[in-house]
Amino acid sequence: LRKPRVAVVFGGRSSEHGVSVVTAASVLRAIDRSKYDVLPIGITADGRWALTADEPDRMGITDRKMPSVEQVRDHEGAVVLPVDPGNREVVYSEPGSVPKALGEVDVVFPMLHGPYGEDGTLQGLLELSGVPYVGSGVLSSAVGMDKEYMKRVFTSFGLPVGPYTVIRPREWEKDPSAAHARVVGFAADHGWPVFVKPARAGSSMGITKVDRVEDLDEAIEQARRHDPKVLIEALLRGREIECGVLEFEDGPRASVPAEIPPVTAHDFYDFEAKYIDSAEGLVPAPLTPEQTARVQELAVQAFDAASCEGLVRADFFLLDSGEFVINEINTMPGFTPISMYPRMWQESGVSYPELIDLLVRAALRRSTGLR
Ligand code: G1L
Repeated sequence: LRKPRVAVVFGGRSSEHGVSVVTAASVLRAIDRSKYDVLPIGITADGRWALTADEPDRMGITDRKMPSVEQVRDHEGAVVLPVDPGNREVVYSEPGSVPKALGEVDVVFPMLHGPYGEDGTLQGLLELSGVPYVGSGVLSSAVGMDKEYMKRVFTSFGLPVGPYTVIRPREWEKDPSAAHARVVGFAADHGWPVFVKPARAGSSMGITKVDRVEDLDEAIEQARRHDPKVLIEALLRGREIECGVLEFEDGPRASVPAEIPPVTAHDFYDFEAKYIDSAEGLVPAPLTPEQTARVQELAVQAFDAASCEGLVRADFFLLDSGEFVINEINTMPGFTPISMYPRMWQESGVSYPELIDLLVRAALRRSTGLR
């Protein structure tokens, strides 16, 4: 019996290309080679797909520089898949070769950050190609990428979210002063500062904490450079608590939660910690058994509300009032062995290699199409 072939797809056009390469190296090291054949597929920073060397040792940080797909790309006989979300010509000129190229793999482990990676577009391509993949599908991935719809979904399922307002592209283009006035009203209700964020962005780019009205428009313009839709959020005072959800054969279960301590001015993060979703969190979070049970319940509810598959990391604020508010979910959380999600499962009795195995098995149980 042939072993299932797992394609690990990583790199890509994102500003976090290097993070993806480092993370893929961890997965390549930990995945059980006695159970799976592994096919590493890198996407270069300019969007070309290529088979890469199966050599995780060449995919690490050297001299404080993040690695790239280019440095592990197999030049001899490189298979460049004509799949490039940023280049219509390539996508539309040879669509038939997409399923052909990917038809030889049994499951894809997608490890791409931001637009064209975790926003549901790659997942859609894999659906069209008929290839099962690890993690959430098209809708959940898109919901996980859009902070407005994420809040709308949570609210409609009765999950508590913090105060927010949205500035839509046309609204700002037609009448910025009206939008400005609405945000000023929002700040009058909820207080300064407010956080101004691109509604859809993988990382923390384009986010500004705005303390005074004079700085508001510049912050909105800044966020709009990343996404024409902008989200305004109130500052929530409280503790930052995270919880992992993992899909087992009998359904999703929550991990022990973690706490992210507040960042102090003189905090020092080393290069790796800064770029690889830091090891700064406390696992398990110092919570009462009741608080732990509550946040775990909310995390599984968030997983179900967004119809997630495989895994999700749910991030909360524990308010001074004792209530939990959900901040966001991440369908593709930091995923090196020192990242919060794998650490929370490690502490819950699921090792990093077991975690990878459970995710691949969940993907193999599903077929493509409606599920
Ligand atoms: F496939 C999983 F398991 F769903 C998955 C995929 C990707 C989990 C976590 C990630 N994370 C990443 O790819 C990244 C953090 C390197 C960039 Cl989003």
